[in-house]
Amino acid sequence: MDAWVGHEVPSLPGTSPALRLYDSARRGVFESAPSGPATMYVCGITPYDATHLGHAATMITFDLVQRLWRDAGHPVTYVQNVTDIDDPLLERASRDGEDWLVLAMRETALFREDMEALRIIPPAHYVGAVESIPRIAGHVRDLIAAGCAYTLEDGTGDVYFKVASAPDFGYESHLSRDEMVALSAERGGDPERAGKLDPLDPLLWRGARDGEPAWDGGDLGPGRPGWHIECATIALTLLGTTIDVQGGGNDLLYPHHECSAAHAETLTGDRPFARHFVHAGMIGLDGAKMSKSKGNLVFVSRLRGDGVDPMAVRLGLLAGHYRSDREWTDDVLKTGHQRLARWRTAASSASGPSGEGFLSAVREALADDLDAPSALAVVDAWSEAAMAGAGDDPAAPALMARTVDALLGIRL
Ligand code: 5CA
Ligand code: ZN
Repeated sequence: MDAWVGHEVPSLPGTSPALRLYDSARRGVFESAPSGPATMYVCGITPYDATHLGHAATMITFDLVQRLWRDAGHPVTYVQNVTDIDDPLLERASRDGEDWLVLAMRETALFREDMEALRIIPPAHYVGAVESIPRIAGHVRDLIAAGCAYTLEDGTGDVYFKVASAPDFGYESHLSRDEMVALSAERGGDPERAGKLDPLDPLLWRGARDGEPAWDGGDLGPGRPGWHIECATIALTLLGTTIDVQGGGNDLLYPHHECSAAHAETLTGDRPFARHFVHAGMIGLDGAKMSKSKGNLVFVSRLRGDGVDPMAVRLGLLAGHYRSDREWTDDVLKTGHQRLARWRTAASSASGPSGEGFLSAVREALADDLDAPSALAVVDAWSEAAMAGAGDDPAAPALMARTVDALLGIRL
């Protein structure tokens, strides 16, 4: 499907140092130094409701990864999916008496508008689950043929992956078995289901049910894909094995990313699936994770409708470190607005302190596991100095504006 329209990214003198990123599997910060083009797969929306600030924060996080790689001289191939068929989408459509396809198309269109307004560089490939079904079904058949998947014997046609066939299962999330069972139950899995070989085995293919859409699965029979195999297939198809970054919010670490990686590694024999498994913290509201199921949401489109500058939203989300779970409050937005106004005033100064030192300090902060709060502090300090009349570099204000545009996605 089509992605959204991107904005031009200004070029800067020099290059960023190599990006260092936290990897959930190795539990530490390691250099991400792609050889050749950098490859990144990020888990996108399930389009049954509008884009909220949690989605926006995660998309901004991986937008910074892409910006830093590009600034370090790496061409980037970025893929993002849309889970345009899954239980939550069908449940919402049926609750509201709406066609699931119309709901998915409408919310995906709104997401594109929100991403454009937030100046997120679009992915090279924006791919729906539905358009990927023939390939996903092929992978499920391959897993059955390899003895790594099985069909339940209850007549449903449901196919499960054998976690026992992935010897390192759990290497990414480092959870105990009890924790995995509990999280599976919370996050779309079915550990209690009778007939599975292991409660942790995830669904690969759901046989057709009355009243649900279904697609031809060849030997699998009609049905629809499971969630984790969707992302594994889209990533493998467009990026090949051993990608540089597999990304998403930290709510996806288990079971989604653990299972996607296990599927991909079992299919290809290459491990790890990703050199870095990168997880963004959860944005919360009123003390709870912002989530469609809880309904405690602030929508990007609502803020835009209220005339809020998307750049102030972006600055609000960048003010906390991407890995920390953090709250969205009115104050966060207010600070974003104030910062944006100060930066705009400073960028229109006739001169300022040297732009070169400023640029390398911003690059250094971001290359250090995307330390956006420190990068913002560097820009704040430069702006205060420029507004106080310090420094006499007439080229500095323009370089400052280009820097925050190219590296932070903030258009002044
Ligand atoms: N379609 C699946 C991924 S394949 C999905 O999780 N969809 S989603 O709509 O629930 O979330 C889209 C992206 O936003 C995911 O990367 C998810 O981890 C992230 N996300 C969801 N809620 C939040 C939140 N409150 N804060 C930060 N990121 C979030
Ligand atoms: Zn995913």
